[in-house]
Amino acid sequence: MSHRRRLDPLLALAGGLALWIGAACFSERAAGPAAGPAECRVPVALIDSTHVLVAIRDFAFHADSIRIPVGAIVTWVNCEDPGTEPHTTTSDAALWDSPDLAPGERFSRAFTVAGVYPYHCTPHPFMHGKIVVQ
Ligand SMILES: [Cu+2]
Repeated sequence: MSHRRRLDPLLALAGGLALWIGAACFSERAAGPAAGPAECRVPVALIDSTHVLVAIRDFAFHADSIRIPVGAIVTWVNCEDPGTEPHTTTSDAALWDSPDLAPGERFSRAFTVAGVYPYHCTPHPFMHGKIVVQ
């Protein structure tokens, strides 16, 4: 698994713990609209080496900076409590722009070209994140 070795060591470290938490978040979402915020209180969930979860929680992206291999998919999940204002994930360079994501909703994008991809939340410009694809 050569692509796994390219991952940031910190990400790899978090991966083991985050794996089942991320899976729980996803399966719960699949079962109904009541996403469990407790399951979402994880900095980053590495579902596998090519699919990474970024949780949106407390008006911030967790983790706000991630490093992924070329071809990986990033899924942002709004893990705020029900009733919280929606968020977006919006590329600073207008490469992608999610619709408003209510708590429990998610948005995915594949990153097929190496580079640095800063993004923000449109309703809350103080919310910033960065995807490093290498
Ligand atoms: Cu926001």
